[in-house]
Amino acid sequence: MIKFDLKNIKAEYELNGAVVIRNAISQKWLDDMQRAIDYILENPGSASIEYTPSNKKGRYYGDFFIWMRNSTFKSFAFNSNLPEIAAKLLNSKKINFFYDQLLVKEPNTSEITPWHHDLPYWPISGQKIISFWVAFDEVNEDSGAVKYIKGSHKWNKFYAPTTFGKSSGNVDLYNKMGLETIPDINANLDDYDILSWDLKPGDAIIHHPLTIHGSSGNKSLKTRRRGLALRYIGDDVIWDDRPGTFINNEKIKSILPNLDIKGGDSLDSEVFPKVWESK
Ligand SMILES: O=C(O)CCC(=O)C(=O)O
Repeated sequence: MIKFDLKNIKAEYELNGAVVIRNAISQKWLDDMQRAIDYILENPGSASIEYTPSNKKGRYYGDFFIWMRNSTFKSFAFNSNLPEIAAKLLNSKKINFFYDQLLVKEPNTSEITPWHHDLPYWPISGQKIISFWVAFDEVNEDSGAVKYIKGSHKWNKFYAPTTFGKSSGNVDLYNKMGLETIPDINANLDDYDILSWDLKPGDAIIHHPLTIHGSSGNKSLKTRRRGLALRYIGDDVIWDDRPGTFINNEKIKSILPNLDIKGGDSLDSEVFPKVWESK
């Protein structure tokens, strides 16, 4: 049972493309997941990325599909209240888990997360797609709070993916596909309405797959910034096998079993399992 009044949250989400849910998860999940995240940081997976070069201070760590190798991540993604919240916000009869993405910026990390929106990176299409960004530390402007461009999910744009670290080598492909480059938002910040929230551990931000977002480095010298993005999909989402999505990335391919999904198929499978269904 969900204890929040999701009506206002849903209205704000639909209008702005991002909204905060305070105390989204219980203290028990918070404790278990903080420990599990620290375990992952000490035992990086084979698809993980160290965005901070080894000769620089700090650490920006990214990792994907952790639920497949860690039972706490799996249980959190499947059995916490997040799937049901996703179902209610998306008006969906069922919810599948798409994947988890860990995004940790340790103190004194200068690497930014560039402005981007998510859908162009993903081999899916549909309307019922939502991401949670759950905070496992106090997060503020200084420690790299994620910023969202208010209303950008309604711009009717599909910008070419930009890589967080080194270039993916896909620029020519995106040009060929006719994907537009995202504008230089930092050069014209006054033109945009930026949403950002200071968070307590256990708060979560939800954002739409087309909302543009990004973050600075973690300038704090002592506050960590452990965030976990969890992506859920609803009953209208189908596989879209266009080229240049993250599923074609060799590292990601290497951690997934063979995907027997064709363009237009539902994602129901062991890789994208159903985690919630209406009774
Ligand atoms: O944690 C960040 O800096 C970026 C988060 C992000 O890109 C996402 O949640 O999709």
